[in-house]
Amino acid sequence: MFQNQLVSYSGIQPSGNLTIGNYLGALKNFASYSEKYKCFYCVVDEHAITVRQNPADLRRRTYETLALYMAAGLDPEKNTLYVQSHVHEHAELAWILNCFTMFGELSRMTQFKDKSARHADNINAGLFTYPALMAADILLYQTDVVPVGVDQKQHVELCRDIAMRMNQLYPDLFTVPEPIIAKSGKKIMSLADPTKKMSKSDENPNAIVYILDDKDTIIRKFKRAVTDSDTVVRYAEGKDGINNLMSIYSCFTGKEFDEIEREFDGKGYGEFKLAVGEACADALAPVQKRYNEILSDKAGLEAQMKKGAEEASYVARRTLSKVQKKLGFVQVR
Ligand code: AQP
Repeated sequence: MFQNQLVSYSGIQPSGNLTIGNYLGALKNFASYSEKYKCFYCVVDEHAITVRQNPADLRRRTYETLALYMAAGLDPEKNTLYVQSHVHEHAELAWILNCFTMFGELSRMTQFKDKSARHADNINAGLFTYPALMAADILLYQTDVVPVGVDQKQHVELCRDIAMRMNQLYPDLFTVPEPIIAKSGKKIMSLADPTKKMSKSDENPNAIVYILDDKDTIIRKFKRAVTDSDTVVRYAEGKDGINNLMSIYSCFTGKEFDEIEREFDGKGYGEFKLAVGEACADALAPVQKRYNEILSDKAGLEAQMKKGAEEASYVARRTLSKVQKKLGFVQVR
């Protein structure tokens, strides 16, 4: 579709303040695809409402997430940055894909199981069919690669199954996408319970380091991180807390695990935790500075939203119309 250029697509929900999990597993890597791929990065507000959102918070976080995309190095001249609800084709294609997605497939999704356990009073149909909307996001742009954290791999695999199923019925309908999972940072764990993923919607603020936390807060949170009764900084089975801190330190410093083990040989957890906190705060400081500048220009962000939506709609319209035609919908335009 883009003169032999491959397409990369990803999104983040404005469902809370973004965490270092979102940053290391996804956002930090997005900019590196801009040279090789035609990139679409979306603020997926329609996904966010599968869990109840306060409207004012959702609105504010939509601006903030777009500002963070740009602060993390995504140049709007090289990447299409937009908001999902501004491109109505996402919801339209999602309905069609729902009709080609099996109940059994959706029932097996771990995110659905986790979120329905966490929100037992609101197990809505949108939470269940979330992967069909995510497949629509991806397939609308005839995407080749989807950079995501490992928690989203299962959804991308379902998207591939849907695309292949539909291609069998209607040849050449969709490009079948591949997930790209970063080698390091693919699953950052909670600081309060390192057997659980760090999630922006976690109710315990000490479990999460936010991208926008100040240096003192970051250091305090790392100091309180749950570890084990051992004292040796070593990557090993059963040392979930230390393994997680080593992964975070490695992502922010570029150091390998054996190098980190040597660096903290003979030193205690206290010194290590402080170093992790400092490395994290130092790496995030320039992102935070750019973010504050970008966010203060609301008109600029809105202009960016409009431009991004126009670019995305142009591509999305073409794919949706191709799908509708192949399925037998009458075209009168
Ligand atoms: N802890 C994590 N480690 C590595 N990658 C992560 N991602 C999320 N958490 C981690 C990646 O961030 C991208 C955007 O995620 P999302 O906002 O679309 O939804 P999510 O995966 O459900 O993220 P959260 O933070 O857990 O949000 P809530 O709490 O709202 O459900 C994805 O690429 C994801 O893999």
